[in-house]
Amino acid sequence: AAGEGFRPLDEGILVEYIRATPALREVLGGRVGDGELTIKEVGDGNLNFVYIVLSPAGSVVIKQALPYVRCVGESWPMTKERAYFETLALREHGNLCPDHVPEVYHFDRTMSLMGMRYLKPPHIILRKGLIAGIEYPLLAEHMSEYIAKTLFFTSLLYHSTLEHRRAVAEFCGNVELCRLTEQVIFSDPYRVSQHNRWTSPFLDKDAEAIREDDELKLEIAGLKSMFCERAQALIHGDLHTGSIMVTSDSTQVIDPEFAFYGPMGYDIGALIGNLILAFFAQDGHANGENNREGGSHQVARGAPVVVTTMETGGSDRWCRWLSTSGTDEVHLNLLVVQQYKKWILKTIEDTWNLFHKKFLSLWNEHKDGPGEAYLFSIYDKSELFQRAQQIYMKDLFHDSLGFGAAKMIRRIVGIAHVEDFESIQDHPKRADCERQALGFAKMLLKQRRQFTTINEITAALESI
Ligand code: ADP
Ligand code: SR1
Ligand code: MG
Ligand code: MG
Ligand code: MG
Repeated sequence: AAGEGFRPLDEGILVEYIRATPALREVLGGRVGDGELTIKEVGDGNLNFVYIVLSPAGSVVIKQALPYVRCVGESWPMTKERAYFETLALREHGNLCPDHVPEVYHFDRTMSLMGMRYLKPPHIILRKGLIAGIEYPLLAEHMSEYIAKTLFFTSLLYHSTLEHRRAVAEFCGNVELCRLTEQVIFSDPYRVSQHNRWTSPFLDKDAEAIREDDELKLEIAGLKSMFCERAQALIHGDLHTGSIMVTSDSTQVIDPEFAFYGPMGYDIGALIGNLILAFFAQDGHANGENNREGGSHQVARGAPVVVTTMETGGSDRWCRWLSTSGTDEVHLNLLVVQQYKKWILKTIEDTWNLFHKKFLSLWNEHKDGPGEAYLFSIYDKSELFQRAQQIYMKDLFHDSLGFGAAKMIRRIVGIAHVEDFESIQDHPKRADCERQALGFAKMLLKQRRQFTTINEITAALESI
């Protein structure tokens, strides 16, 4: 029970633990007797174990960190203190943005165990929704709100330096998780590593080219320094599309175990970079053979598509499929995929543009508040204040593009891949999608400072 030594959970231990823990008994409505609890381990992430617990009167999710990396095994030890930092971040970000962060009901540091709100069906992981071709009309609105609030209120634009340094010091304790990121995102993809993998043999040359690209290595060094040195705000630290659960009207951010005071662009880039990966994976889902049936996608979008003419798409592959495939369903699916790619691009644009607007409006609202980065007594002239804001947002845009590109590259040639591509069974086709994504990410990492608006990025994606 709570307070005793660390024990890895199994179903029996978890039942016993819940019965001995008042906060958990309470969320389960006290109905924790024999036969009243249903427990299912559902962890599909790389690191931890996650249990859904249902009683006749309530529900809870229990997440436990074991002292190693789950997807590798005990050969890669990893502090279970990550559960403590995840809880701290969930609570801090939850206070700042309660609409988009699940409540924490209970935390036990000895057991590295957290109890949090169960995000019930129809909530699903956003990445899975993107693979299924489902549009989320409120996603950009909600995620821009989450990143604007969590980043602004934990930065020196709002904090005093006293408060900031205290918080930075606390999160410096999450050093092992930061070091994992340093290795698997900023180092391993650029060198030979036992952990790296890619869709071989198709991408062998592409992976090698990354290891031999000096310009890329200089750029990634700059980003690695920024990641290690810039305590700009309390970032989530792993804000990919597998850390967001969604329905058509709810967006909830989970899994901030990598949280620390780092560069804001790392979170924004994670989100945008993973949306771009979803964009490049779409062509791999565009056939009549996998589980992406035309019918379900019409339902998902809420509007039936009527194919009246044979159109040709932007890519050779699409043209070829249209002319050789035999059924209307395949044609329909291809058109739907093109339409879905446009929605992803629109979501990328809206996410950045809404974030920009919300972040600046928070800054304007609090310009004479406690934040010590731009003291009102110095930046009181409105022209100067606006210039300061422009410079800040331009730098943040370029940081976000750089980190986004780095996050894309690691998902293609590093240790941890994404279901967007992994679910494409046809390996040559998967490799084609990955190669396009890799090419775009390399360009972005090297040329990001030439872009001034997010619409230039989406225009570049659309022209591929
Ligand atoms: P990891 O740190 O191992 O990546 P996650 O926190 O991402 O673990 O959780 C793994 C999976 O468990 C998620 O992909 C999701 O399916 C499920 N999950 C996690 N938290 C919740 C929650 N609060 N409600 C419902 N499902 C959840
Ligand atoms: C061993 S790398 C595992 C990855 O999964 C986590 O969610 C992070 O993204 C980490 O880089
Ligand atoms: Mg996760
Ligand atoms: Mg909430
Ligand atoms: Mg995690």
